[in-house]
Amino acid sequence: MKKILLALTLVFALSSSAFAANTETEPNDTIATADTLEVNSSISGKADNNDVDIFVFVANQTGKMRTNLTNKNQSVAPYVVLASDKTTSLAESSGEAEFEVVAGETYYIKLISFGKSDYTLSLNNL
Ligand SMILES: [Ca+2]
Ligand SMILES: [Ca+2]
Repeated sequence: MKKILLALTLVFALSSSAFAANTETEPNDTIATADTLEVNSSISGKADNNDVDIFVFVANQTGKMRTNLTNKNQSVAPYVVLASDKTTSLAESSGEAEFEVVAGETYYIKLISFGKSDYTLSLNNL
C-alpha cells in the first residue's frame, strides 16, 4: 500500500512540474526575474504593449542553436532578441533565428511586442 501511494505522488509531482515549465510566469520583464527555458523545449506566453518577456538558458553544447516564434498574432509580430548580456544582441527575429553559443554560457531571450499576442517560443540545438 505504501508503494502505491508513493508512485501516485511521484506521477502528480512530475505532471505538475511539466505543466509549469511550459508556460511563462509573470513577472519576467527583467533579467533578474527571467523565466528559465530548457534547451530543446518550448514555452508559451502572452505578449502585450507594455510587457517584455525574458527567458534565460544555459547552452548545453558549443555550436548553433535555433529559436522559433510561432502561434503569434501576425499583425503585431512580436520579435525575439538573443543576448549574452544586457546589451549585446546575437540575433533578432520575429520568426526563426539561428545563433552560435558556447557550452556552459548563459544567454537571454527577450521577447518584445507592440500589441497583444499569444506565442510559443521554442529553443533547440542544431
Ligand atoms: Ca508575458
Ligand atoms: Ca513579462
